[in-house]
Amino acid sequence: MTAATADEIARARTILRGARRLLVFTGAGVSAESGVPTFRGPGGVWNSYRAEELATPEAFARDARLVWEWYAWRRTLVARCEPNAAHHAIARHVAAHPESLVVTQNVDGLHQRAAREADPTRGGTSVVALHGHLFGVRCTRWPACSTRGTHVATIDATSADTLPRCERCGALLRPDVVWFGEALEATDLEAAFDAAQRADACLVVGTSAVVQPAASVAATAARAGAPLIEVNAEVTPLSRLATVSLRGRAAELVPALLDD
Ligand code: BJW
Repeated sequence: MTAATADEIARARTILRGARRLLVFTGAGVSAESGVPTFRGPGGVWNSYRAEELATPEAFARDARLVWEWYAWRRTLVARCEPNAAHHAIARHVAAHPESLVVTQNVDGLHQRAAREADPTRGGTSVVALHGHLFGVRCTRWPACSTRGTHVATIDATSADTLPRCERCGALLRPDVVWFGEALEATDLEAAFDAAQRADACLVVGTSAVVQPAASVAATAARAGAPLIEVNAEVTPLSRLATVSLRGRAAELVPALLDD
């Protein structure tokens, strides 16, 4: 990895600071320095499981206890994490540029927490969470059963009998996240692709850009003419579309790009 040079940072900074409608597209790498493991790459292991093994409806149908155990472990871990300097710099920038939007693949809620701090009035609405919410649940009979919401209580995944159940219909609850093979929320996709079409610039932070359709959000912005600035520890499939592709740590580079 060759670290970003001062010239590259200065060029990216000029582009980003001139953008009124900035689209910020992020993945697990933006939260890595908060202590949240990434999915892929070095250190990219969640308790020795890969997302492709447990983040599927088939895995939940086969062994709901195991999948809930994985999510319970992740919830405990993320509950101890705080937004880092990258989340805060992004939140401050978006608060100062209300036509900007954060589109994240992360389910950890750290962008939303930073956004609420930076702008209590707009708060979480400046963040579109394409893959759902780690501290959300919905009924497994959803949408036939409408139970869906925030759930922060401890999950007891010691047996199938102790898993959380729907208060309305008694069916199992499941994490309110998007698993492989499942459709993303239409309203979230529309907001993300609409912002991509209209963006003056797009800042992509900490994603391997291999999961679709999310990765296409940044590619769409680039194809619609927005200069794309990438911050990542490694080269990704988006690097070749980038106007400036910066190698390095998000918590160091993002404030250097966005802060006054
Ligand atoms: C740092 C750093 C630091 C580290 N600083 N950088 C087209 C082609 C091929 C396949 C498909 C396709 N279209 C759809 C598919 C199938 C599939 C897919 O994309 N598969 C690919 C893997 C091949 N997609 C789906 O199934 C999606 N659904 C769908 O398409 O439905 C269609 C449908 C339509 C209508 C009806 C029904 C169905 C759904 C995808 C859901 C993904 N879900 C997960 C789990 C979410 C819940 C949970 O968290 O438990 O989302 S998987 C996992 O990957 C998670 C992430 O959001 C997502 C992306 O990962 P991300 O964020 O990029 O993280 P990493 O770890 O991969 O990368 C981290 C990066 O950070 C690295 O690059 C590091 O270098 C960097 N980094 N430290 C800066 N400090």
